[in-house]
Amino acid sequence: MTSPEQGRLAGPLSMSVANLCHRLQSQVSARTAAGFAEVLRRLGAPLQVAVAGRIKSGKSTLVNALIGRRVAPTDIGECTRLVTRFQYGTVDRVEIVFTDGRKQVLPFAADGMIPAELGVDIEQVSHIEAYLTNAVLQGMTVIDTPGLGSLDAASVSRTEQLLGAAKHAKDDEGSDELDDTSRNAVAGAEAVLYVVTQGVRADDQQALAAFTAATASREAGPVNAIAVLNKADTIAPESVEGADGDVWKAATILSEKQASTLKPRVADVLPVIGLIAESAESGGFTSADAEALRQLADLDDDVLQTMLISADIFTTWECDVPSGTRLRLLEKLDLFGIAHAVEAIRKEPEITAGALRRSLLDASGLEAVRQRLSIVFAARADGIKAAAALASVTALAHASGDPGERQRVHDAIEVLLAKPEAHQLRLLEALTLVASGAVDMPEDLSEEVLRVGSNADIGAQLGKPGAARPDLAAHALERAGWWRSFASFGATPAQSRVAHVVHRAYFLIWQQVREA
Ligand SMILES: Nc1nc2c(ncn2[C@@H]2O[C@H](COP(=O)(O)OP(=O)(O)OP(=O)(O)O)[C@@H](O)[C@H]2O)c(=O)[nH]1
Ligand SMILES: [Mg+2]
Repeated sequence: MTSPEQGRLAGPLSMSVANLCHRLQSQVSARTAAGFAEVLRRLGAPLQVAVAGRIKSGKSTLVNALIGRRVAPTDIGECTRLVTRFQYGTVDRVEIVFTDGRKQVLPFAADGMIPAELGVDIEQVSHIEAYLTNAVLQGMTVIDTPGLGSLDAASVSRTEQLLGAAKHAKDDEGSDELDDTSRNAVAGAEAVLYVVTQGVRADDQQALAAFTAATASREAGPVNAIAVLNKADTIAPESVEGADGDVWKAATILSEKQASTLKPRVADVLPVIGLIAESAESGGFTSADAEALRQLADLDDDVLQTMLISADIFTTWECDVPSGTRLRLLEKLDLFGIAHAVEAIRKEPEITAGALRRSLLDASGLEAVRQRLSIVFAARADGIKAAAALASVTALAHASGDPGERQRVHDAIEVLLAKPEAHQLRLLEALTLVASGAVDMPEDLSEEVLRVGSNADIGAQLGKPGAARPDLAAHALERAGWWRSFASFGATPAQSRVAHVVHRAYFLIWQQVREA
């Protein structure tokens, strides 16, 4: 069966779920079928990655850095209270989508950004759709969200609605329910980039749990969530034991600590300096900035070190570089970025503005985030999208009042999951159950499930990176046997289901290394 969206499906798993939707469409009510059509549309679209976190944690700044263009308003304006979806388009276009479904084209501001003020009644706005020609967006749709934990209840509820977490109370008004049900069942983001800053507060984990519950009605876990420790430049290294006064080292230590707080909900926590990344990647850093930095590099070191003590001293100190210019540098790079650039210039006085920009980009940690995104998300887009789509299909069937229909959908899913090709989906499901704590496992077994389920490379899956094939094969076989007996003896029914899947995963790995 071919249909327009299948050309763009992420891979064989998405294909099998798409086929399931097509087959079922004629066997379900019109309402459920409409939901399936939406699931199909989403299966054909790039991975939907939501950037989430507390207010002012630097989400929009990071979105701009990732897209490579300063387009999301940061800091001020009503737009920071709205959800904005950045997706690929052949021409740049921004639309306001109203809660009643109306759309209105929004012109870009003079600086090429989405205007900070919309000039419409924000209470009636559902979200903003931005279509941009930037190539990054061909691989993923980036969703900028207003801060969770924000005091502004209205923006929180807008976010929740768009991401599918909202509980729709008005189910006695039959007419509206149709749309809400389908929308909710399929609306969730498929992956999360969670932005934290120094000192994740105790309730941040709750915010993450609440948010992740909203991702396409399925739990997020190491398969589809990573975190960044943003504003790494603002960490005081002397406050972190073992950092030896080094900011980046301090950020790395804190990231590891936060990883243990947030795990296993996220695959990893990476330090990043979103502000510097944004300036370096989106054309914000100019040759005029490089010139100003050169002038600063010429200053007497004592003077410069004094200026770099605080933003106030930096902008008000008597010096040849105009204070407006200094303020601009501060906005683009903050003190850490300025110090980094000056040091680079002093090391290599002939450095070009382009090379200086590159050096700032390297210092921002963005490259590692990009790589992790592509390993954790892009490489797994097929599995992530297929699992999210299956969860939506299940939710749609569940929401239909018809038990016969529910059974038909349920049976079709069982048939699909029983196929050997669908094993990866079962593994993702098992992993998510364990990671979210829905199935309780002893810690060492949990870790093993996470390792097998969330790595793409066989060496890493087996916890033996770089080991020789015979060694890998023997280990896989041993663990396959162990999990099979764990499934039969000494496991709860829920553990047993997970154990069967893990057994099968090891068995398939064994076949693969043995044959190659
Ligand atoms: N020093 C420093 N400042 C940053 C960094 N990232 C963002 N900022 C600043 O933090 C402020 C908030 O950034 P935004 O990107 O608007 O944060 P946000 O999370 O989108 O904020 P809301 O949408 O209002 O929740 C801005 O002034 C940014 O310039 C960083 O890595 N270092
Ligand atoms: Mg924002």
